[in-house]
Amino acid sequence: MSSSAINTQAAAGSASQSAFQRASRLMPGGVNSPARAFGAVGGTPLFIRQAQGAYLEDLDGQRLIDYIGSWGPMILGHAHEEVLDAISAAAARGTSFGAPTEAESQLAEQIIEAVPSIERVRLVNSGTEATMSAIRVARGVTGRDKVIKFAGNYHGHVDSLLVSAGSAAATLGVPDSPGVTRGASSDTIVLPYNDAQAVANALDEHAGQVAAVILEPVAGNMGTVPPQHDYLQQLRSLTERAGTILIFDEVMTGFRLAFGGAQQYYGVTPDMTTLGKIVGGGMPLGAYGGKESIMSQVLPAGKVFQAGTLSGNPLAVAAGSTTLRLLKEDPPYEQLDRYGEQLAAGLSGAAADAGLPHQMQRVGSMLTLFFTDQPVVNWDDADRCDRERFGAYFWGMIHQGVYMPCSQFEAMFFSRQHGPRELEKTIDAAKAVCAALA
Ligand code: KE4
Repeated sequence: MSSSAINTQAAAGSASQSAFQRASRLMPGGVNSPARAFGAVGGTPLFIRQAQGAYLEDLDGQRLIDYIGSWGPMILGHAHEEVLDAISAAAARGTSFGAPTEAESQLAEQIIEAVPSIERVRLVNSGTEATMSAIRVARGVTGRDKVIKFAGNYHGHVDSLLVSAGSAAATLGVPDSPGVTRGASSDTIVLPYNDAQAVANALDEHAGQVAAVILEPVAGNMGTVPPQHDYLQQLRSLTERAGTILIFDEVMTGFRLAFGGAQQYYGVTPDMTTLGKIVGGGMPLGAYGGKESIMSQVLPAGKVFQAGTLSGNPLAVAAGSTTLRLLKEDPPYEQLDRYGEQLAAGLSGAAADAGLPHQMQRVGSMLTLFFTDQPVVNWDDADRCDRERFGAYFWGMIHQGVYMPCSQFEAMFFSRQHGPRELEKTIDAAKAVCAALA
């Protein structure tokens, strides 16, 4: 196909366009989460009619190979039969009781078995609730106020963590959101990712005041940025020495990089872990947990308050529990790593053949093609990427039937349903689009 034939215009189909016009009269920006708004790539977001396996179908009937997977949860592929059956069976018994159920204990057991550093766990409704609660517990347990986070790391829309956040906050260029008061963020210390010395200095400068260090053990919210060398090990020993709680935000990496998450993949054990996305199997569910000595301080066992009407909801628990069972029975991680390696080589090769400056960064089935000529180890590096080129690449791939994350500052994900056919189509599309961008 000649490069002039490749369409890189930010132009969704007419059905999505009219659906977006209607939505925009009803909801801010026409979406219920800014990451979906295509703000970074321009044009109208595609409205999805249905999804199956590795594919989405939009309102205009276009089938697309999905590399967002609901921003991570759909590791088994969309509309997995056993997950759907489990949700239906739970729904037939009632959707919510506001009372304990054995299914919650079943999921709690599965999480504790998968992630040994979690001795006690609390189920909540989102990743944001998980990180917000974990921070409160860390402060309650240590009696300290300050929290260290990292530029480009996103932990959900928690007031105190919406400072130099990643994901949509970075994409939309509002890292410090209006409405986050100085009081809410004054105890938040923001440091560059992958710089252990900066953490050592901050812990010295604020000795005895830092309740927690929270990070994405593999950053995904500024694009995929792995920890360098022994960064995680260094954070582990620095926080141990300072009496500071180390929180791994594994909302994205949990059950994605390994069944035991990034902490299994890298062999570093945090004090607390937050989970979301895959743990809910595509339904609203998050979790936070850690050492019994910490979690026993959570109400009603302890005094740190945290609550939720729909926490441990039967339908979400059914989806999460079935997803974890299937991941344990038949772990997809070797297959995902093989596919990821081939995908990364193909996407990177397409950019190289077209002479486009790029960096390909991947851990397992999380990967990002950065349009920059330097490795990306922190937010400042990510911020130098060519956003405009990314936008044209994104739309070029859409018109080729491939749905990439709609921002340079997001990770690609794929499922165990992505196979050779999807790989070939994706790489062929990338070759055509990159050639058109050159
Ligand atoms: P939720 O509240 O969106 O379930 O989780 C917040 C969160 C916490 N921690 C990490 C590491 C995360 O990646 C997220 C959410 N990730 C974004 C995408 N990068 C969710 C997409 C969206 O906001 O719509």
